[in-house]
Amino acid sequence: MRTTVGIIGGGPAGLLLARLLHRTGVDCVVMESRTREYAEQRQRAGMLEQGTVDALRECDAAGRLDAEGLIHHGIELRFDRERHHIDFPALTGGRTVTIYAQTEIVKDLIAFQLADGPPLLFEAEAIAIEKPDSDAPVVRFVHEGREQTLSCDYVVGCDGSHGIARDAFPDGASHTYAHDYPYSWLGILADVPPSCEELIYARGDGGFALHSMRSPSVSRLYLQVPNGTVADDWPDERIWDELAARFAIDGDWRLERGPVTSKSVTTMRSYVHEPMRYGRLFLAGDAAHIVPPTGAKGLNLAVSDVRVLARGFAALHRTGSAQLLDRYSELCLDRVWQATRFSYDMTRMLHAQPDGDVFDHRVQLARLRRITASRHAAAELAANYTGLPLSL
Ligand code: RFL
Ligand code: PHB
Repeated sequence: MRTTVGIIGGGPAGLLLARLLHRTGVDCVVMESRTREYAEQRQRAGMLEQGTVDALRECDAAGRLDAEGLIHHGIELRFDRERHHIDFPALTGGRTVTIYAQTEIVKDLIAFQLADGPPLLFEAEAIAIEKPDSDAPVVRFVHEGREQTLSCDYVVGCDGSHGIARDAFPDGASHTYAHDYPYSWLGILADVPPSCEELIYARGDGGFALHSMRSPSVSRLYLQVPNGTVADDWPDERIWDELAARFAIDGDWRLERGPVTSKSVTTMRSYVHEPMRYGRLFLAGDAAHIVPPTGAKGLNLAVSDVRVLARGFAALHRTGSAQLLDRYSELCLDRVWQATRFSYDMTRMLHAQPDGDVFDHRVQLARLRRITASRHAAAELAANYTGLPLSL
């Protein structure tokens, strides 16, 4: 097989890149190691920046998102048993965010691609990328029980945090910067209408909790738990009790409970791989960088990477100029580090340190109070949360 752009990974980054390339007449092949069912069910992100929504609209993949997505005008911060609204449009000159699950984006993009898009192979696992620094890189992969090759002009590794694309960078050609956090998130999906209109980020006495949602009838909630926690060690009642305690305020508010339909633990990590390109191999999304979910930036960063890449390939196709592609890593990394900083700050501000450091807790409360007392501090949070502009 041969193609112009070989895409490894059929998560949001790979699927959206394929869609954007298809629209500009650049041919590509996407290989995804999992089954379609698995890729469509994997529970992850929910909060989309405006730029992410725009990218999906740009390639006509936003029909269901526009019909079913929930537009949010802010978030709520809870601490010291009080609630504080952060008003995004007022603080950012009109910006909002949209709640629409990553699972639904993936379903929409898979359906489009199978209907009229370039080839998308499921259960096709890339095992190596050969000659990434040549004009003709090759992806070796296993599909339908046998090893095959895909010859490409370019390869894009959209294969997530455990992929193989990063390994094709030779020793010394890249550097990774990583930070592990001393806590994890226990996430649940529950068949119960959300107990809030906007997302609640809470610093309770027992630690962090987040109330998000998937639809008017499905809630998504997260609890800070110690590293090493096993989800099944937390019976549903214990989860609801702990969530209720962390969200508790002085005043009228109740956390509605309902049947828990999924439960899982996620570790928290920051990771940046620099540069994001080696020869004709590009990395995009979680393959190149991971952020803790507190800032809701992972999916949004993946989308901005592939927007830059798609523009670069379109320019190359139209004019023969590789100028934009050559600036890919530099253009993305600036935004990546800003999101890394923001996610790190949000995480550190809202989670309890496992050693119970009281000084640290006081500093966290002072940061939170500053945000709720100063328009300037709140505007800084709102600008980062709703998404910094993508400069191209
Ligand atoms: P993905 O989604 O991991 O997709 C990579 C795909 O590559 C496949 N793959 C391979 N295919 C072929 N050959 C190989 N050798 C392969 N190796 C791997 C995998 O099967 C997979 O299908 O990466 P991508 O596309 O870069 O997308 C990134 C996002 O998934 C991720 O950043 C977000 O989910 C992060 N995230 C959030 N991001 C947001 O912007 N807003 C949020 O609200 C948000 N909430 C979250 C999150 C992530 C979470 N977890 C579970 C880490 C909440 C949570 C709990
Ligand atoms: C989610 O809805 O899954 C979600 C929302 C905001 C975050 C993290 C996760 O910061």
